[in-house]
Amino acid sequence: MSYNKYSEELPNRSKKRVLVKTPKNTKANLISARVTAIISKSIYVKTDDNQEYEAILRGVINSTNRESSLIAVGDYVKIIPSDNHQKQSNLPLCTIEQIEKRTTSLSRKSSGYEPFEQIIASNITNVMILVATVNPDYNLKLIDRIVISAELNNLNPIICVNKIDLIDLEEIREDFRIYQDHGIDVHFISVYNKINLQALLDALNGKEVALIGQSGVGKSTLVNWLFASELQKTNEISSFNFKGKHTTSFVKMFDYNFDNKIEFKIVDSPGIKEFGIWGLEKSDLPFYFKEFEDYSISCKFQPCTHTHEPGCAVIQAVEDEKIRPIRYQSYLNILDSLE
Ligand SMILES: Nc1nc2c(ncn2[C@@H]2O[C@H](COP(=O)(O)OP(=O)(O)OP(=O)(O)O)[C@@H](O)[C@H]2O)c(=O)[nH]1
Ligand SMILES: [Mg+2]
Ligand SMILES: [Zn+2]
Repeated sequence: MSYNKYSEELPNRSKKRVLVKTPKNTKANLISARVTAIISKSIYVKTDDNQEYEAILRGVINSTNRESSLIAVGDYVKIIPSDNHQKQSNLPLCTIEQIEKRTTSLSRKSSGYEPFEQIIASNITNVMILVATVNPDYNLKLIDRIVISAELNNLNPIICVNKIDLIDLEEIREDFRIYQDHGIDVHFISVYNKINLQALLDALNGKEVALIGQSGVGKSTLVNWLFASELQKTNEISSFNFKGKHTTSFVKMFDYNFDNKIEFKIVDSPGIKEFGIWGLEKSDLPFYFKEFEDYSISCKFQPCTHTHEPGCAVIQAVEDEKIRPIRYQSYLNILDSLE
């Protein structure tokens, strides 16, 4: 099988396309489970009664996920347990016979010759974009891309700004105001100094959250703090370029439960370098820049791409500093990247 060709360590699309075929005589033995981790070539699933298995995909598998990653963390699957155990981990083995249709997914455009929808996590409710104040510096354009991708996929974005112990918060607040204006929760935290973590926990209660962000922002540090244990390896950032070292190389879902009072699922994922939006029509892009709306109704040409048209009220608003130039640049940058 070649389903494990990796691009930035996330599951790639199967080269061997999926035959939709229901396996014979086995339906009665099928057990429901959920994919909890994909680590290198191994897939891990957990059943409703918390039995873990290491899974292999059947050669012929029932799946509706034809245009995207064949299997992703968060997928609901049907498995058949086998009597064998994995030699090293001693986990029982199973085969995945069927992959259920995804209700939601956080995805991006794969980088590569033949782009496809690369699923980071599926069947979740929220996307938490973790950034750092510095080391590495946050990238507003990257945040915009992930926010749009979340909204496009009916997922609620949450922005979390970590490492506030390293700067004067008042100097950066303004950069995040636009997201708050658009109703997005923004948390300013320090995992190191335990600042604003309780409010974050409260906000996560009842949700299933994919954690995404550049390398070195503290995704795994946050996961380790949540579970008061070194579940995930972390690494100091490079003293040479202040970037992360891409420490986490796999996707894994964790269950958080504090006294049954706060309960959520969180998915740690590898640090991203870039984020291509999958499935967005060029003509829909302006609607994701909600602050454009007040002006775009006054554009001379309708519809207006707000790029070159004479009498464009959005361009005028940028010139008048009513729209932040960085947001407009972000718009142009994304527009340019869409087919
Ligand atoms: N100053 C400061 N450093 C932090 C904080 N949280 C995490 N770090 C440090 O940031 C570095 C990177 O943290 P990781 O948790 O490995 O980052 P990551 O996002 O998981 O990175 P990848 O796995 O490479 O994507 C580590 O040295 C952490 O100790 C914080 O609140 N303040
Ligand atoms: Mg990590
Ligand atoms: Zn316009």
